[in-house]
Amino acid sequence: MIDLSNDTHRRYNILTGEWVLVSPHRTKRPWQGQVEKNERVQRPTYDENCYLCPGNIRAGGHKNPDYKHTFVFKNDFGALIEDSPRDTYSKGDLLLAKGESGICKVICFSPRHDLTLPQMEVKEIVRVVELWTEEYLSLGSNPDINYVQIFENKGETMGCSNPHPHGQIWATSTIPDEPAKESKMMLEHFERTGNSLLGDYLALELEEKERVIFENDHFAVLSPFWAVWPYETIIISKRHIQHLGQFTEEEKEALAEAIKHLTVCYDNLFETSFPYSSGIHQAPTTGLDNEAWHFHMHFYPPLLRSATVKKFMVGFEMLGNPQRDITAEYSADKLRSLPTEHYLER
Ligand code: H2U
Ligand code: ZN
Repeated sequence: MIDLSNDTHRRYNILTGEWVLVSPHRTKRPWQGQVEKNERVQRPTYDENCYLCPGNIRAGGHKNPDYKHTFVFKNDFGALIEDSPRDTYSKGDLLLAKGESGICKVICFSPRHDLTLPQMEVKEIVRVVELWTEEYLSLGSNPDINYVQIFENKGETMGCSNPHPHGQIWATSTIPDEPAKESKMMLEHFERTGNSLLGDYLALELEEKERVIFENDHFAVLSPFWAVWPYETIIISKRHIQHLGQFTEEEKEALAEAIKHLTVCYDNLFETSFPYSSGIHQAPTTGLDNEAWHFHMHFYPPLLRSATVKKFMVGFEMLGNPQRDITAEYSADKLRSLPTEHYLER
């Protein structure tokens, strides 16, 4: 057997069928880059120039209400447009394009300009989960919408345009590639074994414990075995449920608690507002039976060694496949050992 903590190896991603190259011995090479001091900039609770703060005017002249908890609106610059023509353009088999329609929305997590998810209370995050649920169900009930992607881009490095706590929803007529790959893998496992792919995987992880960072009665947070990003994690529901619409009140609260716990660990890791792209993968809204689907949430953070040293997907990774130096086991251990109180509140 290979030694996962020492020998160079490839790990298989059971959700996508793709591989990642892991080179643990490379963590032993010396690091001579800078180690910088993190700035603790305090943002104001309200910013008159922020287009997401309550009462302010957005592009196109829309005025935000004086919202008290969460607020959702249709993206004024949506990448997808409703009722866009779905025709096909083709030149033989060589040039192919298909019209795509959809709906883009923006969700403010809080009226407070200065907060982020890890600084919010669990009961406030529960309201975000409730809004995600309403949006998933209402957008999904539109016969033109077959997939609802809920996500958050956090931090300037991730291309986020505004520090006000917010996320986005892109609902599309087509199932995008990432969930489509997962759909295929989950279905294949379900048909072969009668079990949920992520259910079986989670049972194994909870037994091995090595990659588990946090668990409560309904969710587990772990560094997936096949992680690509240095501190990549996945939140998996313990119950084999397909989507947010099936959550009990207790499960909503447990998910909020898991998100809070994880994002506090993230911020504490380098004592910075930790950037990431996170998103929920759940059943497509095709109206078909999606029994094989298993609810989960991915977190893809780019930071590697400090608040500024990022991982880049370059060279072999662009041309071959992704590679990482620190193992998923190392990342889990690191995240698990951090204080559970946010560094700004200590
Ligand atoms: P990001 O910072 O993650 O890009 O999200 C902000 C979104 O808010 C972005 O998609 C939208 C942008 O199109 N937006 C509005 O809908 N109205 C505005 O007045 C400014 C920005
Ligand atoms: Zn704001």
